[in-house]
Amino acid sequence: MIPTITAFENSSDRGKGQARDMRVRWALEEVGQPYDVRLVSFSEMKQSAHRALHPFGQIPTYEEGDLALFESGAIVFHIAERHTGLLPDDANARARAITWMFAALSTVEPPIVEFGTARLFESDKPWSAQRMPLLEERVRNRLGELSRRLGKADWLDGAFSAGDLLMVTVLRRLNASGILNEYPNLSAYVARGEARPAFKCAFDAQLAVFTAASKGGAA
Ligand code: GTB
Repeated sequence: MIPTITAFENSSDRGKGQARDMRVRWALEEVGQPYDVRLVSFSEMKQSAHRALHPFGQIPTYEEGDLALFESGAIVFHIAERHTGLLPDDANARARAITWMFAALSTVEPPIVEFGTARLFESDKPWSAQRMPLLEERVRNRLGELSRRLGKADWLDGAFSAGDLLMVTVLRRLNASGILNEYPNLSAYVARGEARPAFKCAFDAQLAVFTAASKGGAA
């Protein structure tokens, strides 16, 4: 059965793969699972039909037969559990890869999102100049720790896994800030992720949505 995911009809990142449907698209491409995309507007996301799928009125969602999921991490985990290629067979290696999925989303992503939000939407606030260095320091602390753990390895724990997929998408959120350049092994790690054919397919597919929207048509 072909799953259907939801994505922004018009993403403010102008097709740079920053919205969280990107990680779901990438996971589906990695395992070779075709998928359909239903594009939603901001107002549609807040209506009851979409909220029945996503209680918080967000994207992405995932529908497959009578299964409906939300939360990009849960969706990527579901895809990784149902297909080969994103989680190792060995039980301990699999548990460690899942640990990296959680680390990406619950330890590394929060300070990065907080920093990005403050940078993009709160720079005009009177407290911004005082708060930004603090948020930047929290991001640098996490990046330093992650950089030390990754060391010279290609991926976080052996072969590429769903843990790397999520971590790369989380680190990409720093693209516009330039901070990642201070950690050459992390920059190279993200570049390795972006060089994967599945990433490129997913990226091109979401970019096509922006291109079509900016020409006034549908993708
Ligand atoms: N924890 C949830 C998950 O991982 O699925 C978070 C989902 C989420 O934040 N979705 C966002 C959304 O629907 C889109 S990805 N927001 C609309 C709303 O809350 O009303 C966040 C995002 C949006 C846009 C950019 N960008 O343009 O650069 C980057 C990231």
